[in-house]
Parts: sequence; structure tokens; C-alpha cells
Amino acid sequence: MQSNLVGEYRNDYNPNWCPGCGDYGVLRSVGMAFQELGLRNEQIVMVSGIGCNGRFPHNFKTYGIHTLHGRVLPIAQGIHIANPELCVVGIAGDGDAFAIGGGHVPHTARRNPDITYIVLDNGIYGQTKGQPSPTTPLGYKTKVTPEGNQEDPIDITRLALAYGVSFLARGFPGKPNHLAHLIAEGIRHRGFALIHVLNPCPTFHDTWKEYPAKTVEIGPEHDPNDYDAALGLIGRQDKIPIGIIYKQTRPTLAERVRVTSLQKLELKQVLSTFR
Ligand SMILES: Cc1ncc(C[n+]2csc(CCOP(=O)(O)OP(=O)(O)O)c2C)c(N)n1
Repeated sequence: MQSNLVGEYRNDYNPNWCPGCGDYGVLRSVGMAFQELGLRNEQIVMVSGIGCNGRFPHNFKTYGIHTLHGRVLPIAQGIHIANPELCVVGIAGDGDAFAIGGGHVPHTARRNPDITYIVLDNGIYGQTKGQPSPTTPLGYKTKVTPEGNQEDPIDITRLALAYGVSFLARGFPGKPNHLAHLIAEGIRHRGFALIHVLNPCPTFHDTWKEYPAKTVEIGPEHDPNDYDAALGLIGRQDKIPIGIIYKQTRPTLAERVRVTSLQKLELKQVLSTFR
């Protein structure tokens, strides 16, 4: 599914995701977002964890780290602090981001590093063959929950707003141009941007038909700077709104820490020992 549109960012690596996996679409949208922003490959660092989506950085001619399960955010924050000029993009599944890595999200939100965190929410543990994740719907049958999932799902957007992320958007790979624009806006935003992707997993949790009917694009009447309006939007019961839900301007982690030139020099020396 390699697109000419994003050829300048993509390498020859062929992902081995299942046919119809939403990850292919998100991959394309990420490349389109880089293109929309005119970023150079060497400006970008992609950080992924463990899961089907963990292969993301392998597909790009950018810098990248395929790190440990649940540890995307600590690594991404370290990169941002070491070099705030870089465009740091974290990629994680719902399991990586909100199960094993769930403790990192509130602390990243309150620090507000300038990183974009794309959470590919397929409502299942895909790589380990379909166990329920924190976002699996109540009652959903999997191989390990043959009588239906007995746990209520968490609401990623509600948590993100409560934690204080400074940018929140939601998209769907069935609308690749729309999703690409949301990712580009997340990268453009100076601060912690969380992009919640409603991502179908045709093998273990197929939502390709469900989401087009359930989602609705957020219209121009919504003011994303209005926190209460954002809360109201995600509380809608009739439809799942997609688009920019919330944005707020406040200092980033690097701006607050104000790393002095001397500290930067020392940090560079430490980092050079790992090369
Ligand atoms: C420390 C650790 N615990 C558990 C695992 C097993 N494991 C691998 S991927 C995964 C969950 C994947 O689900 P998700 O993050 O939602 O990504 P997806 O595969 O659905 O894209 C788990 C539990 C692991 N690799 N490392």
C-alpha cells in the first residue's frame, strides 16, 4: 500500500500487517502529514513500543526507535528535552498506551513536551492474537473471553482531557486526508498532542463498517479552545465526533526546564558516548 505521495519519507520496507489492517492507512496519513508540513527526514524521530503498530518507524527514512512495551512516552520526552528542535512522533496501541504504559500519559500531559502521540486504538491486543485491551467493548467475545469481556472500557479522549493534554484530536484511517491533517495539526501544535485513532483490526476486532456509520466530523461551530465544549463533544451519545477536540497554548517541557547551554553541552557529551 505504499503511496507515491509519501515516497520521500517511506523506505522499501514492507510491513507484514494483516490484509486490511488500519495501520496501513495510518502509515500513509503520517507520511502525508510530514509532507503537508514540508518536514525534512532528518528533523523527524519516530518512537514506537511493542504491538503490531510497533513496526511504524521501520517504514520511514527518518530517525526512529522501536522501544519497549509501554515506554514510548519516556523515550520521546528524553528526545524532546535533548533536542527541542526535533519533530518527535510517538506511536502506540491502546494496550501499549493505556495498559502497560498508562501511567506515563498523565505525567506527560502535565509536563507538556512538544511531542505528538498517535494512539492506534483497535480495541484489542492485536500482536498477541486478540486478548481484550483497556478499550475492548463490554461483552465483546475474544478467544480468552468466550462469554464476552466482563470489564468496562476506558474512554481515551475523556482521560486525555482530564489529564490535561494540550491538544486532542480523533481520526479514522477510512478518512486518510482528514486523519493526515489532524496529525499535521498535532505536530504543528507546540506541546503534547494526543491523536486518538479509531483503528480497525480486521482479524480480531473489525470496525471498518461500524465507524463510518458512527462517526461524524466536528464542524466549524466547535471552538477547540473551549474546554467545556470539548467535554460536551466527547460526551455525545449519538455519534463519535472526529476532528480537533481541544487545544490550549501553554509552555512546553523544554521551555519550562530552560536547559542552559552548559547543561545541553553535558547532555550532548553523555549522548555521544552511546553512538
Ligand atoms: C513487558 C511486556 N509485556 C507484555 C508483552 C506482550 N505483548 C506484546 S504486544 C502486547 C499488546 C499489544 O496490543 P496493543 O498495544 O494494543 O497493540 P496492537 O498489537 O493491537 O497494535 C502485549 C501485551 C510484551 N511484549 N512485553
